[in-house]
Amino acid sequence: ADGIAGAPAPFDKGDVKVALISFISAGDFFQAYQAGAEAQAKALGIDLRVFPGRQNAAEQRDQIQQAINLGVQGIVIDHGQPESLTDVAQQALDAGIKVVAFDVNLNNPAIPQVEQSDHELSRLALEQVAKDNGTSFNAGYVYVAGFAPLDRRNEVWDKFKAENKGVVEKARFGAVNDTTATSTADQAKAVLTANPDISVIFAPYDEFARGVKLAAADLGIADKLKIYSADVSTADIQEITEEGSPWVATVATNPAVVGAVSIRAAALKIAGQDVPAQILVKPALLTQAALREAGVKTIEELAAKVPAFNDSDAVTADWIPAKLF
Ligand code: SR1
Repeated sequence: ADGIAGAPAPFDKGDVKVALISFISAGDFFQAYQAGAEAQAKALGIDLRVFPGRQNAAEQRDQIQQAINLGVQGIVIDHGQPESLTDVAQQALDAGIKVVAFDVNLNNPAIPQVEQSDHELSRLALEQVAKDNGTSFNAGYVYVAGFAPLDRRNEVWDKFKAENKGVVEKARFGAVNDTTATSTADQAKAVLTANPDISVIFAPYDEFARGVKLAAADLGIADKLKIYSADVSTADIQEITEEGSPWVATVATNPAVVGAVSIRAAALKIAGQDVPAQILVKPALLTQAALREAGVKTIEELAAKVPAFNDSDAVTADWIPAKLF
């Protein structure tokens, strides 16, 4: 690819190879994240090699080794299991490759971490829960431990319960696999059947929320439940705003922006420029009422109404093309 005039080496000459190695590729969030990474890579003249994630830790390790052998200058590791990644990430660093992590804590000061301010995300969602439902209710909670963003969101849920003794977690469930929404729906059906007094579901991942909504529709109890989530996509906006939807709020970044930020962080590292250890992309609260009132139907319309949703000022430089979406 061509170089960028005025950019630092090696971007002035072009031909920079970066690998994006994901643990999960399925679902709206990860597809939009990848699209954003690809757009930012293209704008920087980066040859981006995308390795599809199949929730397979051994395959993700192998892909990092493949990327090292390909001679890439940068690797973005998107989610994954730290215990199976820390040594191969170190091998990449030892080979002179710059490594950036998104939503996986590799505990290595040489590896900056991108995240969506997960504590704030969870706090904003739970503030809305309390606003709508007070602080005495029976809840269902969708959580799978071991994913950094879900673990961070869980810390805030634990604090919320500790501070609000009237909030009773009646059931905890969830699955992360290649059919997360339908697996979660199956579990939610069992949980909601066994616990008809649950009125609030905290499902801080859009695939979880989609699964719970599906279960509520099948059981005919959508009018008795309120679902609060993380993430947003065009499909999510449609599900949230449709008549009678129990999905009443989500807190989200634009995942395409997070993908772009991850590539910018890798580019700055490759150019030898400073990158903070923790790179935060701030989320926004999106309620069903506000989305309906604004008449927003797609991510693009949302970005047009909320300019902050279209870009982030994290890890920018005057030589890095912005305004991608
Ligand atoms: C299984 S982890 C899923 C989460 O990763 C990203 O942080 C998204 O926000 C999603 O909720």
